[in-house]
Amino acid sequence: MGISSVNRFCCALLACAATSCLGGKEEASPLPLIPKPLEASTGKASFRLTPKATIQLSDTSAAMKQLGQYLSQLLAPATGLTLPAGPITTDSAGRILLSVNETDTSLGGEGYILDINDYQVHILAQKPAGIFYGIQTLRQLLPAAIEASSVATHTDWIVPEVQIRDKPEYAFRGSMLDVARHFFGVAEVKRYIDLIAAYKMNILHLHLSDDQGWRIEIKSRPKLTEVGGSTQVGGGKGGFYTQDEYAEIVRHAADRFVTIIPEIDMPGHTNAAIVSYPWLNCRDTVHTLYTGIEVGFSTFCAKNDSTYAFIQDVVRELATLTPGPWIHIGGDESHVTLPADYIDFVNRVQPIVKQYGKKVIGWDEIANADLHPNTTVQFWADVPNTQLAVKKGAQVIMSPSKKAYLDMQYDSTTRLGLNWAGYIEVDDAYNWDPATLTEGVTRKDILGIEAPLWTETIQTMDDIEYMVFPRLPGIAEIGWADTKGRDWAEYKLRLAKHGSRFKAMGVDYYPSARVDWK
Ligand code: TNX
Repeated sequence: MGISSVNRFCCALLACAATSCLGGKEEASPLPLIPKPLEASTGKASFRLTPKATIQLSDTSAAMKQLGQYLSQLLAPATGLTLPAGPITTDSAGRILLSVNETDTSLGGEGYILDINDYQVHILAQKPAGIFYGIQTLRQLLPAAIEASSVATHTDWIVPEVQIRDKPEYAFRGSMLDVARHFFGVAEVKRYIDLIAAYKMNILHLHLSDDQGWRIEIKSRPKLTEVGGSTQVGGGKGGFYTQDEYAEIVRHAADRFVTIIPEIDMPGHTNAAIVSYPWLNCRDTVHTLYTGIEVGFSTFCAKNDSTYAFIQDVVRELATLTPGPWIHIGGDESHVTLPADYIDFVNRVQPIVKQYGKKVIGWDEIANADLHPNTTVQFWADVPNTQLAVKKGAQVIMSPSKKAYLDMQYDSTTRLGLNWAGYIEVDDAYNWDPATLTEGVTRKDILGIEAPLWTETIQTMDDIEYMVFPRLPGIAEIGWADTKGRDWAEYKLRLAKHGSRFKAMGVDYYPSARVDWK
């Protein structure tokens, strides 16, 4: 299908959504897919998943076997079926066929084709990642009850006839979870990964250290977790990931094509590290654990070589745990670091990260340092910093706090969250375009988007879900979908249908009045 037919398809859907179509007999509505696929057309037939269905794999590489198992396990709880996944057989009717074709590069490493007719479901991609995203689309075409954690009764597992060609706009589509202000355990982080991957996000940035806590075991510096990991905001017991636990998170993420980006925030936001090793601060006096929510009062000593020997140890161990290309060095709100010291510090930390084979990401303040060619700058608040980063040739990740901060309250009645960047309702989080938001920052400068969840006020998984849903699917769509096809009036119809999915998933979402939930 060419682009013009896509446009026709989109317009037809819009027109149908507004009125009643199909000869006035049936109320048509857009395919309830988030993010919206690049091209889609529908037919009149449908595919029924029956107990005889199989999952067939075009090759039995480890990656494809893992995808077959993943799909089988995804469908099992609600359907009660355990579909076998294995090589292609002649018994092809009613199957779900997953096939990779390395030579077809037209949809890139994350794109896929999903072809559903009354005979079979076929997901085709150049790479396993594309198959994974095709599976997420198939999942959203099934009845919402597919998300139930136990066998759903009276449900016909039917999907409509569709032909979808899809690929992402941005390579980097992420969320950040702050596990430093309040600690969240392995099971909670895994659930978070599952939720963001369902909306085709591929990055989880973990904010692993801050004034209130240090959350990752560093074997050469054990006090970081013994002391620095022992509390959190409000004075709870805090916690940390052992390196084995962290590796388990990284593996869980990799199986869902999510890259983990570990952040060690420095030179500011470092009280927990400084209490563990007081010489990290220039004033080697007594420091105490901090359980409040102020920012900007702590700093590493940028002048001492011992500070960089420490960072060397941390980065070396972290790099070993990190298959992805990036380590995030923070760099925000270092209000008590002298500006010249701050620049020296960032200049000295970048080569350490490079030495261990990783690339640096830092919050927009790091634009004031001499940026290495591979350093990426994360826009959160300061436009001039971000413009400076672009002038220096850096790629940018867009996390505008006024749009993409998931810890901002929806409105003045929200029981959780902060509001320093404003209130962000579900339409505000959706209605922005990374490529036109900031003067001087254009499409070519942007690696992608990220929606951070800071957790000063967030204590439980339910709290996380309430702030993240329903805003995150919209931000995921900004990262994935073609900007030209995005429109709130149409999007909100699709989002409305996800309310029942959130419920089936047990996601405690905020039922915004701006959406007519189905
Ligand atoms: C600013 S965003 C911060 C965080 C806070 C957040 C609260 C950024 C780089 N720094 O330290 O948690 O505001 O919204």
